[in-house]
Amino acid sequence: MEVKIVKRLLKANDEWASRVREYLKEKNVYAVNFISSPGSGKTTLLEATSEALKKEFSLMVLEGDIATTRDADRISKHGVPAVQLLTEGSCHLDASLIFRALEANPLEAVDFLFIENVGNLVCPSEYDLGEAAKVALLSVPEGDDKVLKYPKLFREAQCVILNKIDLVDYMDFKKELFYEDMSKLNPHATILEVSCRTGEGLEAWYQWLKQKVGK
Ligand SMILES: Nc1nc2c(ncn2[C@@H]2O[C@H](COP(=O)(O)OP(=O)(O)O)[C@@H](O)[C@H]2O)c(=O)[nH]1
Ligand SMILES: [Mg+2]
Repeated sequence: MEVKIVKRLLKANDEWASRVREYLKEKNVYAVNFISSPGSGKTTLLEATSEALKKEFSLMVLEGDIATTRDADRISKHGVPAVQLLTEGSCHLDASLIFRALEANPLEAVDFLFIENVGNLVCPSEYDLGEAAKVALLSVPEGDDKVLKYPKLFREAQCVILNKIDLVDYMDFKKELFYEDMSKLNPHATILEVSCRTGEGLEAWYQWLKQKVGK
């Protein structure tokens, strides 16, 4: 009985995700769903990305959170339109919420839609938002063992960003273990070591995004 309910809910989400995907295709928008734990650096990465790409590309950001407009406020300061999606307790965004946000904020001539999911390594990976790519962030202080502990996210991500690489000398983070686990789980993912603090590795991240829209 319970399984039926879960299936029905996910089916409904998949239907909304298809509608989002069709809409984004029609408008020629490349959408990225950013997933990670709270504090690993999603908003900081989006702030840096906004600064780096806003002259060349038209950007829009959807910020998912349980409460507060803090993240959308941070993005807006960079002159990039940002919409805060409040889930009021739910631990993930779902595709109906994305569809409603896009209906209220039509995308005209937008190149990239960045969706920051609610900070969580588990639930968000269950919900297709109609994105073209999932990008997973892991930050060095979270530990080197997380890939196999949260396999669904790291298996599905097209790109995995290892953030806060500036802290690697201060933590017992064994990069070999992280790379070994990634190669077992998802050998085709692009893995980028970055520091949003020092800027290390960010150019490779911008290149990854640009080649997605043929630039
Ligand atoms: N040392 C260091 N701190 C970072 C880096 N990236 C983000 N932070 C800090 O990590 C904290 C959480 O970042 P935030 O972007 O809010 O994480 P989010 O919850 O995933 O959106 C903030 O204090 C950031 O300044 C980094 O590369 N290195
Ligand atoms: Mg954030």
